[in-house]
This record gives sequence, structure tokens and C-alpha cells, in this order.
Amino acid sequence: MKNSEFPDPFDKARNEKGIGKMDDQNDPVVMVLRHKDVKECAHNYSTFISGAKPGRIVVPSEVHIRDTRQIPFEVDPPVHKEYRDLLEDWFRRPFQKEYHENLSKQIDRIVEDMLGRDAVEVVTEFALPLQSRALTLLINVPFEEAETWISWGTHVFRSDDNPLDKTKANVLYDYLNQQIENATENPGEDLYSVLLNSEFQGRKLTKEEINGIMILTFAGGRDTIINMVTNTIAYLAEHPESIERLRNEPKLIHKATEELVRFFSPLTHMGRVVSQDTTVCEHAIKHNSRISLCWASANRDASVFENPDQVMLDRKQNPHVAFGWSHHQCLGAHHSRKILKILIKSITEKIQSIQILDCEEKVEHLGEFDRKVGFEKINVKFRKRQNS
Ligand code: EMZ
Repeated sequence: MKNSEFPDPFDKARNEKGIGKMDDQNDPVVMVLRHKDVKECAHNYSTFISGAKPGRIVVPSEVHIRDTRQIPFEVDPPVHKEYRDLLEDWFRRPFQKEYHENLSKQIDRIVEDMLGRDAVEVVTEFALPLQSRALTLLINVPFEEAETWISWGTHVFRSDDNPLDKTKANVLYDYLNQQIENATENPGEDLYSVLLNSEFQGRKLTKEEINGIMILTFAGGRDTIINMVTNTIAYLAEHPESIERLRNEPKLIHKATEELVRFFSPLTHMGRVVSQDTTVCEHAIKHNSRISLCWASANRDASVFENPDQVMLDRKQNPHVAFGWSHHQCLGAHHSRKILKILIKSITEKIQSIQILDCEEKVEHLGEFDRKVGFEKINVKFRKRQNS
């Protein structure tokens, strides 16, 4: 198998049953696999709720490592919308010219830094710093702050030997408390200060709410962006013709970005808690049990996507759900898309080819399914484009 192949483990179950099953710390999950059902369940927020015990809609569940509700994604409508209204403008800043220019500078520089090196480990030496530095723009804090976040590794709640690491989570919580305190004393133009100043339902946001928003901002777009960037490098390494095509047809970068996000689906699924006895695909689901909306499976549904297992850079219809669907669509999606577009552009301009030296896959074990989601590590050599 090529390193840039990402097989679809859900194919058979999706076609035959529409659901899959997995256990997660004795709190089982029924995984919803078809595109249509995933969308319907995502839309039906009163039966499939997000506002459950904090951490329970995440798979693996985080109920044992955190009490803080992440906002807005662990809140249901109508209050969910009120929080989103508060945050939407801020998370649309990636559309601003200056943001685009700053992000381009960051990414061009990191790509240039890789040229001439014999080997680069993409996850820790490329994708992690790229994600952390880009996050300084999203939060609007000094560039140097990224160094601290890089030192935390690829996930804020997971370490190499522990998928739910409370000690590690506490590092983030302590850090955020400190930052919120600093912003209280010396307000600036960063997200902490903006939140401290915001009005919500006629009052100020509480510290707990601000924490909930910031934790999500840090955790939600971390391993997902890192996987997206790393997998894109693996894909381009094994498809030099795509580097050339994207260089010659830069207008394609928009469609290519959507297609790569569909194909990699960096977030496999997101859970919901069921508020009343119901059925999904004729399968009985009990009140207070869990389902998950399997974005990764929905994005390979052949009834929606022609040749779903192929990357078609110019795919015309691409109603993928990689950033979720309906009320809870990812707030960081504009930032993520910008990162990927700029990265692809920068690579086509500066790089001739990428050679994979060795790699180790990252596989998620989800009950009956094993899903390759990215790489534990991948060493590559970037070859400079001659006339760049
Ligand atoms: C949560 C989640 C959000 C969770 C959109 O996804 O991302 C996970 O990586 C975190 O562990 O806490 O933020």
C-alpha cells in the first residue's frame, strides 16, 4: 500500500447496516455511518444532544479528565447560537487580507526552512510548529508564544503512552488561567481580552465560560490540523503530478483543499448523547446512550461521492462533512482551510518533489474498525524547485 493511501474501514458496515459499534471506557458508542443519516442526526439536536456531561460527546470520552464545558460545541441550541454569535466575527478574521498575508509569511518561511535538510520529521518538525504558529494569529498573541505550545506535543490531552492524560490537561488549564489573569490586568487585542470584554445575555462572560472557549480553541484544531498538514505532505510526495498540476492551475487549489479535507477527514467522528429512546437505521438506541456522527465514513459514501476512495483534485460536487454539519459546523474551519490553501500554494512554488524516507502510521482502534488517521512520524526530504 502506498503511504498516502487512506483506506475506508467503514465501507462494508456502512452499506450493509448503516451503523457500527464500539466500546469506549464502558460507555458504548453506536457509530452512524451513512452521509444522509449523519446529516439528519447532526441536525436533530433535540434527540442527539451535545450539551451532555462535559467531555462525554468526545470519543474517547473525556469525562474523567475534565469538568469544564467546551463552548460552543458542548452547548445545544438555542443558547449555542448566542455563543456562536459572540464568536463568529472573530473566527472569520482569516478572511482578512492582513491575516492572509501574515499566515502566508509564516508558512512560506517554514517551508523554506525545510529546504536543504537531509531529513525532516513532518509531524513534529513541520506540522506541529506550523499549527502552533498559525494559532498565534487566530488568538492574536505574539508569535513567540507558539514555542510554549510546541513543547506540549501534538495533543493537549493525550501523550504517547496515555490517550487521556490528566497531568497534561492540567498544563493547558494552568496556562489558560494565567493568560486570562494577565489579560484581566493588562487588556490587549487578543482573544482573551476580547472575551473578558464581551457581553453575553446582558452580563459579562464568566471565567469558566472563557476557559471553555479557549480550551476548545486549543484542543479542537490541534491534532486535526497536524494530521491534515502531514497527510497532505504524504499525498504530494507520492503524487508529484499533482504538485505540477496545482502549480500550473492555482485556481484548482480551492477545490483541491476541499477534496483533501474530505479524503483525510482528520476528525473521524463526534459523539452525541441520546435524549429519548429512538432508532437509527432501524437499530434501537436507548435514552442516555451515545451515538457518534462518523464524518470519515460519510465522506466515503458512494451514494454521494463518485469514486469516493480516490483523491480527485477537481471534484465538482463535494458536500463533505469533514468540518461537521448543521448547527455545530467547525468554528475554526476558515482558519484551517486558509492554512491548507496557503500551504499547497507555497509548496507548489518552492518545492519540486518530496521523498518519503520512512514512516509509521497512526491508527485509531474503534471497536470493529481500525482507521488510519495520519502518521505517528514520517521522515521526508523536500527537494527545492530549481528556479525558485
Ligand atoms: C475537543 C475536540 C473538539 C476535545 C472538534 O473537536 O477535539 C479533541 O481533540 C479534544 O480532545 O476536547 O476539543
